[in-house]
Amino acid sequence: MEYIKNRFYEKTSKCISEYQKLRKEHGDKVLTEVTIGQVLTGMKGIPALITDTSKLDANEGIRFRGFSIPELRKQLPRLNPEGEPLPEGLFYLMLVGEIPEEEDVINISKDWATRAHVPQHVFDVIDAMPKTARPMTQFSAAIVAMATESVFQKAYRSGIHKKYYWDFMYDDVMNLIARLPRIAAYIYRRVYFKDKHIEPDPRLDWAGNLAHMMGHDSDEVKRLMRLYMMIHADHEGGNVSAHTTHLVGSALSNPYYALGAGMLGLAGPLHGYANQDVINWIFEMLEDLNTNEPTKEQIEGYVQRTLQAGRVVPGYGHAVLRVTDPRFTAQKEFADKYIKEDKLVNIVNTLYEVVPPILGSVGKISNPWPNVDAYSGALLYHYGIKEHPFYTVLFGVSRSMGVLASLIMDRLYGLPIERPSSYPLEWFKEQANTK
Ligand code: CMX
Repeated sequence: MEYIKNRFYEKTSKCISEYQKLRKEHGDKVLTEVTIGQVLTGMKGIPALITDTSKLDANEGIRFRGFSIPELRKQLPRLNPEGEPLPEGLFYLMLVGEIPEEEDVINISKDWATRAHVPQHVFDVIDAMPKTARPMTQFSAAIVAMATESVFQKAYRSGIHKKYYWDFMYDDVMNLIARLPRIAAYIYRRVYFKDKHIEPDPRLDWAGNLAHMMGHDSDEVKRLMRLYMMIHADHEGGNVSAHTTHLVGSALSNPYYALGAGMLGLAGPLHGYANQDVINWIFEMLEDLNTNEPTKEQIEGYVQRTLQAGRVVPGYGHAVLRVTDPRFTAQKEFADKYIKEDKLVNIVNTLYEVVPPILGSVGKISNPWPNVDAYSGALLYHYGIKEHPFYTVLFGVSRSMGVLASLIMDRLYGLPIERPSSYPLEWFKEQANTK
């Protein structure tokens, strides 16, 4: 499918000269002031990164190349009119910058199917770990182990000119994304199904095949998996998984290293791990309250106790968003449409009524509204994917599409190594005291 690579180059290569012109002619232009507060609170709001694949608006949520999630759910190609769009279409959009034709999406599916072979030593690395190792530990180790396959690394060692880096990066990225469902499903079947593995079906689409290899072969799970893979794919460049992948890639580390590092960031409880923590926390609550159907008042009490214990309420709050996450809304709409009665989904819906006013009343919490993680676990659980310690791996498979599409662009632009400055606390104290 060489034409997709060619089309990407055709559409985006003009950005190389635009980037160079900006750098040369407008390098001195002041963008914004940086406050001590921004530095001390995680560099929030500092425009410090170039990311074309998506942009997050605090009051509207994510747009992928300008398209919102509701727009994409209508416009991206799907396998049947009732289904969800194929994530392959979103990848094409993020990479090329335009909505693909159905044929383009089918071709990416086929391309990924032909690239999906995972070398045996990667499975050996996974098998060498105890089954009790966290699924994200196994997943990141497998990704890094697969760096033996990096064509970018080999090309770099052979001395290729830097203007061709993106080309080798593209092949690595396509190979890597193609193989992640197999690796994820392997870990899932290893840990929870006594190593009874299921072979890929190359006729299936990328997300459908993941559901199939996990052993969840129904059309309903495949539909959910397509939605899940689409909405988790990207959240602009500053979040921990995207920024880490970009940062490690800036040292010209191969994409396997860069993504492996990004996945380790995703595994943190304030980021992607929150999606499994939501379910953990709900189960802890049910155990504490000794009921499967808690009342609104009981849930309120438990949320208050969580805050009093100095813990976060997982699935709520966001570093950038100041409204209900549209990824939460997309999942809620899916549940409202397809799920008639489910205790866990009901609890998640009640939490949506209960949590925001409580968090809002605390005073210091910038965003009391739910993020993507508040809903995803309940949907997976409803459809029989009950092994919540595994959920962040699914997040990681999806997130690879956005961060790796960006990595190809980083190399196309020829972005340099990233190297901001740091200062001792004393320096900031001095700055605070200068007029
Ligand atoms: N429950 C309790 N306290 C919360 C909270 C929540 N859901 N969200 C924020 N706070 C607290 C912070 O811990 C912080 O407390 P301190 O000042 O005592 O340190 C204070 O409110 C201010 O934080 P903030 O400016 O509102 O939020 P941050 O940008 O620092 O953090 C986030 C953002 C997402 C890490 C935070 O809201 C949080 O911990 N949420 C719960 C975990 C979660 O759902 N993470 C997933 C995010 C989405 C994703 O990446 O997948």
